[in-house]
Amino acid sequence: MTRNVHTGETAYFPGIPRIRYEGPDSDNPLAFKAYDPEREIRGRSMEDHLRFAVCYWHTFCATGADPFGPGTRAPAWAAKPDPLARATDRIDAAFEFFSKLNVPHWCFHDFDLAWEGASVAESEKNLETMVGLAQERQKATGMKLLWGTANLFSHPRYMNGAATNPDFAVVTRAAAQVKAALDATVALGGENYVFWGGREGYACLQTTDTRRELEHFATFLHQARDYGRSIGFEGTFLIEPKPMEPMKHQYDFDAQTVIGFLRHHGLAGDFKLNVEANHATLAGHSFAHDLRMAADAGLLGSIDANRGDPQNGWDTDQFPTDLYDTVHAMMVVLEAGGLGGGGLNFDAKVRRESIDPEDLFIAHIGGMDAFARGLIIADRILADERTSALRFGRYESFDDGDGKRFENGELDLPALRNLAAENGEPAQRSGKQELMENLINDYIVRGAA
Ligand code: XUL
Ligand code: CO
Repeated sequence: MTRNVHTGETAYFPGIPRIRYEGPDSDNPLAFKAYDPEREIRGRSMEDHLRFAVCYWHTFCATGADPFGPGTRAPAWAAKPDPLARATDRIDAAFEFFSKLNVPHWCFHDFDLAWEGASVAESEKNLETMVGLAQERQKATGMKLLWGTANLFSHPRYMNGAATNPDFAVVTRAAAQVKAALDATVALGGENYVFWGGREGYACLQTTDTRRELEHFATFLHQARDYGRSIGFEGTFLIEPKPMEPMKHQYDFDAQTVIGFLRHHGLAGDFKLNVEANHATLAGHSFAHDLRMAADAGLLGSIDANRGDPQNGWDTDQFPTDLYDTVHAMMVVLEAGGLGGGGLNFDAKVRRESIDPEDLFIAHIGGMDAFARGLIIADRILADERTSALRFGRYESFDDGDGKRFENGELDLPALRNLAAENGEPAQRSGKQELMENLINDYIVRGAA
């Protein structure tokens, strides 16, 4: 963190202290009420369960611009006209923010950290320069990289897609960027590498050879995987599902679509899913649904933590504050045995109207507390034996006897028919949905203290 040698004050977020846990009764907006990094749950610290990350793009690159008007914030780190000077100010601001927030991880796109040059070689050089600066700052602060990625959607050349572009020349540009972003991720010790298929999809079905594009996508991912492994990347490759926006349809539509794609193309051994809350809701699912689908497949890799707005269908990327959502999410994560090398990355942005530097802290504190509360409450709900009875008890007819034989594939269709004829009409059993929902509410209301 850059400090003024005379005053000891920090450069970009003066007046903001290091954020500490003060407990549920604190009314200090710049303190954690629930996130106590050292508190143990199931024998592991909260920090280790949640593995929070701050994203570079929304927090240090976005200015509040929307399709109807320009940015509302002009942060000090974005003022200088020279791109290297600006990128250096930005990285200083970022690491000052990370340290003050007391968050262990960060995430970036290639051209959040660096800037695109006039040629492939120039862009590579820009990124290498910034990776060098990031290495120094990681060393000084102990920060770790949760994941790196390449921005394959902003530049106009990607308007028809990147790996799935109908023009091979564009596919090669995407490959060059992914190669450099993988090099950067490895150099920074990144634990994961993300592919969000920003424009991998179509706007017009009638002008798109979807069969060929999907084949190209798989080939591209195989090559990226092979290159990553060849340079010593031992982490997980992640696909981040999203159904639409910017394209009318994106190939990585939702968790189940991506699971099928990965398995079909023999990629499931190296790739997992990065499930984003607002993407799941855009697909018409709940956040917990996509998490559960990924976890059931053994492919839950990491999470982009945010939320949409229930009253509209956009990808609003709001900070997660809804306890009902975080409790449900953490129930899935705990049941899955945790996130492993993944984490909870705040792919979230403060509102256009939130223009004070402290709003960036307040937003992250709220998100961290929401997931900390979700973790504590989910743990208690799962420890209540009624929870597993309500879910797993419904399947007890498969635990032994003919039900077990069916599960083992030992009963053919005529045998099943004969059992139906012998046993007559099955006795109906209540699904008990309301009982389950009330139990969850009871735990939420009891709180996270
Ligand atoms: C876009 C989105 C991206 C990815 C990284 O909706 O979520 O920021 O997380 O490319
Ligand atoms: Co995301």
